Amino acid sequence: MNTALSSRQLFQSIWQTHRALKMSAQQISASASLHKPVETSEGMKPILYSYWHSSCSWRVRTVLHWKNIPYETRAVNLLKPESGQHSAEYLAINPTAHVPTLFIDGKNLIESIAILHYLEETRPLPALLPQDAYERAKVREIVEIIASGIQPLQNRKVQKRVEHDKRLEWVQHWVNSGFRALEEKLSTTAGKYCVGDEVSMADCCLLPQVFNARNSQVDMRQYPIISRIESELKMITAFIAAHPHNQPDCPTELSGK
Ligand SMILES: N[C@@H](CCC(=O)N[C@@H](CS)C(=O)NCC(=O)O)C(=O)O
Repeated sequence: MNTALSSRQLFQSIWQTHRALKMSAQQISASASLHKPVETSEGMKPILYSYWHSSCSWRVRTVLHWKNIPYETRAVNLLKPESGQHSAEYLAINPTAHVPTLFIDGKNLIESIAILHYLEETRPLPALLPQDAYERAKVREIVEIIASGIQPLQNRKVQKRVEHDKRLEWVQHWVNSGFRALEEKLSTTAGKYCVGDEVSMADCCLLPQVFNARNSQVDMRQYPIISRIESELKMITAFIAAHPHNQPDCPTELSGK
């Protein structure tokens, strides 16, 4: 047997070794780096840094599903802040230490409502804002009531500043105060959904907030319009796909329930 390699075989062997080393280096850095995007045949797949139970992440997940944007979830564990939201690597991409963050079109975006608007502007169909300026303002009013007036007050880091046995009462107080205003507002705007009969950004914010309210034992019988819209939204595929129990980081005992 001739064991000597021809110069062509030698070149091929060196080239293959070089390629294998390069590929494994890429794989290692992809798995080692929280921020490294995965390249697919369609380009860079968007990455959503998300926590299964986070209502702000749920807003963005819903819009990604609604607009048929495939994405990859990278779980940021809010219960393990040192390795998750407060890790140096995550803070480098989101200095607020909140979820969600969306890496899309080669850029990092933070703040769920800014992300919703970016997706609406760059991928307008199917739309989540009405054509009419006044109707759009109504959608934004509802978004604000939830995203500025309710969610921040029940956020984990705010609750931690409240005495432990007063936390439930604290959350219920702020959710009820926001929901009373919202119920009143919806009595003038709602059709099948929050504003008329088309799903909008307002609905993407509403369903996660109702989920949180129910988890905090808020009596939803006080809010018949919110509850009726909740029942409608719960049947829509994009909202189901974005539900906390359908996320890869959901604990197994709740997964798919
Ligand atoms: N305004 C931000 C709020 C984000 C936010 O508060 N996210 C929550 C989860 S829904 C969070 O990361 N909380 C972490 C904490 O409270 O420590 C947004 O809309 O994205």
